[in-house]
Amino acid sequence: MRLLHFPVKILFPNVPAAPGMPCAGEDRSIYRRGARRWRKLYRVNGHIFQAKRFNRRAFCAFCQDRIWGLGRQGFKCIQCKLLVHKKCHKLVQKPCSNEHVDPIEVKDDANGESTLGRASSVRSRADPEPPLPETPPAPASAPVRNEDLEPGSQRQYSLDDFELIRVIGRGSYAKVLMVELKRTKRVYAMKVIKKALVTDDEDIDWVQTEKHVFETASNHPFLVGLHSCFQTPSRLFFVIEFVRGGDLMFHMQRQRRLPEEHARFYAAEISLALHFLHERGVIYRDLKLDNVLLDHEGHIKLTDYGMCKEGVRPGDTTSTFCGTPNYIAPEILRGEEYGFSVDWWALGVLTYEMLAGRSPFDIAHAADNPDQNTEDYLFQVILEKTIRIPRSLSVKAASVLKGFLNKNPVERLGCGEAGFLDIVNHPFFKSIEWEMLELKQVVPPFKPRLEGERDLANFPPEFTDEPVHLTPDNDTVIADIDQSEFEGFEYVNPLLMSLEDCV
Ligand code: ISQ
Repeated sequence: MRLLHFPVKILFPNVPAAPGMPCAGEDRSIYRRGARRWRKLYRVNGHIFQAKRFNRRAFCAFCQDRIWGLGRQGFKCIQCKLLVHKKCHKLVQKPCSNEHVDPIEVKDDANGESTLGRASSVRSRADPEPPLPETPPAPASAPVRNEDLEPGSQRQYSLDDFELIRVIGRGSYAKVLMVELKRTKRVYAMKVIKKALVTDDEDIDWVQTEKHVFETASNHPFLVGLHSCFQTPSRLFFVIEFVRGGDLMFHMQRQRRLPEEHARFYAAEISLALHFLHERGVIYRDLKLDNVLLDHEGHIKLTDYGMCKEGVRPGDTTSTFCGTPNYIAPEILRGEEYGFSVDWWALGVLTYEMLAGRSPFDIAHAADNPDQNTEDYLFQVILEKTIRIPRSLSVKAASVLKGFLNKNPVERLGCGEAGFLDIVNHPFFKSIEWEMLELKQVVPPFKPRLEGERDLANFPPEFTDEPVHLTPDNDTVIADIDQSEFEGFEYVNPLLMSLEDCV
């Protein structure tokens, strides 16, 4: 899983003919940027308000009443930190005291709402904290120690239980390591997140969502499962099932395009994983080649649940602008309310990439024209361009792509009355035996080459060559972390624990 935007030189170790030109072998059609969740911002009197969840007592600076209730109960100015009720924010007369601090790009939109990227909001947290009408932070929570556990309850893990073996992925928020649980010698993936990067309320929601969905996912063969979670004063750790075959991005970069039979198999297994999540009220929202892992036999497993939306019932909708640009569905770009439809759109983009070896929104010669090399231009193409299906594809493949890539979510394959059944019954999937597939009884079309349990040949060397260490904790950084935000993060999966006891 690549979580961030990689410098091209890392993926294509050649020298381009001129700066900005593609390197030999570089394929710019596969858009490789990290997922992002944009936030709505509301500008009033110089303030830039953002909806917030307050887990401590907070009072509205306008009406002086307490801000309370579930969900995002109030607004906080990202510059001067003023807290107000949602209902009061338009009435605030006092101008923002901190208007000059504006490292964030904020685009106004027609109704006074704005959007900005996840990275920008991280920068805003470096602002000095003015006094807030909040109660002081709770004392730092000490992670639960094994000796303090009730008799019969699960043991907790700590960093000392693991040997760090190699880096296998990294991004702005997280680094993923291959680790060994010393007691059993079993290998796991460990996702390490710096708390200092997730102290914003919305980011904490993201960590909690990821953990929740992990717990749900542990029950499905095509979703990576969680072993345990623990923390140190500076970091959060997710110990995850290790999936050895690398991701589809890695394999696509080596194969260019896949035979229809292979693409059908992956698309069908991914469909089952998405359907499982949808049935449990979860929109995945971040389907892309780098989030589809292959296990040692060649079955898929989806990973990275940080973008998921939980608690969605059939017919429910949401509106957060998020995802990875190349995979974002038109209804999200149009600012409409959306539901599970966005995952079927993303599956259409991914299936197109597998079959055609390029993105459906690949803009020929865009690299030569700076105006066409922007995110806005990509979004315009997604919204307006008629998707061209390569003539080399079969009629059934063309039909399934057109079905998933219908810009109208109401008419999109998988989004009608019959829902998932329309996918199951689509002629492209005629040869799929769905029950057998879900039981992993269908032999995958491709088996990743692996020499042993710990072979990392299917992971990009730009990660595996990195030294595997965690930088020592910095006391001043830790002092700024509100540890109460991470209370209760510890988790041990009882299912995997009992498996370990069998060792
Ligand atoms: C499990 N196995 C291999 C790679 C991974 C990357 C991210 C999350 C889990 C993983």
